[in-house]
Amino acid sequence: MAENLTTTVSSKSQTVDINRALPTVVIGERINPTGRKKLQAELEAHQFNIAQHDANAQVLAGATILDVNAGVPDGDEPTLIQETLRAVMAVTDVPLCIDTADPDALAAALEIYEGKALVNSVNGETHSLEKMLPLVKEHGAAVIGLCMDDDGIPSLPEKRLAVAGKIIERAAKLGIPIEDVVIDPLVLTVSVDSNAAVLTLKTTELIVKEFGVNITMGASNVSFGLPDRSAINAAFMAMAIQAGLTCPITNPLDPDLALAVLAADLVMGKDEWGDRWITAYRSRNKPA
Ligand code: THG
Repeated sequence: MAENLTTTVSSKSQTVDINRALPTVVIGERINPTGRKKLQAELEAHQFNIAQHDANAQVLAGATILDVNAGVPDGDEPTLIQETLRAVMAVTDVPLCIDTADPDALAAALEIYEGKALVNSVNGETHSLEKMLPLVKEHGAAVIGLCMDDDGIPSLPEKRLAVAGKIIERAAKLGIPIEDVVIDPLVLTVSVDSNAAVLTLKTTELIVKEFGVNITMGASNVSFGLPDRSAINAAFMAMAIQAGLTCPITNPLDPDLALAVLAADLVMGKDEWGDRWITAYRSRNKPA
């Protein structure tokens, strides 16, 4: 059993430690134009009111890192990610997760980011590793590694483990320490493959046992195409935290999900005396 590693990310004024013994770190997913027409239109017009509103709302709801994705079709992503990051940094002090697969956008983003960012993401493809990892090293950032490579997403947990190992090894060769690599075992949809979630949970357990690294995932992917998504997401979230998930990319504005994270932390011994559970209860039941 590998030791539990700590990943530290920061903004200009705040530091967040991610570790399996600490409360789960929620990475707010909402600053992402995928599937959000209004946000996409705003970003295309170089306007950032929705992004700034979403930043504040997610932090208020308990996110301690915010994912920022500025990928719009035919957009100038390097410019747009810089503008979006600046707009978000102007309204909140939490560390940010830079969500892009484009090396030019990543370089531009890291150029202006103040602090130690979390880069989302690299994968096991040669192109991704060669283009993105040197930027991560140059800026002293942390990085998410997706368990997929040139052959796609493996359907066996052992094969996803091997991709994680390859990413960790390539990072180490460049001088990026293993604790700065966060692995995403990848979540597919149970409505497409009924074993998809179990596969992710098994992969998570294997990676944690072998490497002790922190684990992220876009946990709401599990329920695409189904009704009552948030109940499914909440159940899966609790199970994934048990398996070793430490920093989900998710929607903290969904009360079912936010409660599932707090409840899982309480049950897993990550909330001494239930302080966080009680505090969240009081703030929900505060007289207006
Ligand atoms: N792993 C990593 N990064 C990721 C993902 C992952 N980044 C992107 C994504 N997956 C996680 N982020 C989102 C953002 C939005 C939604 C889902 C995942 C989403 N949006 C609504 C929709 O498409 O129906 C629309 C938003 C709304 O208006 O409510 O679901 O897996 N490393």
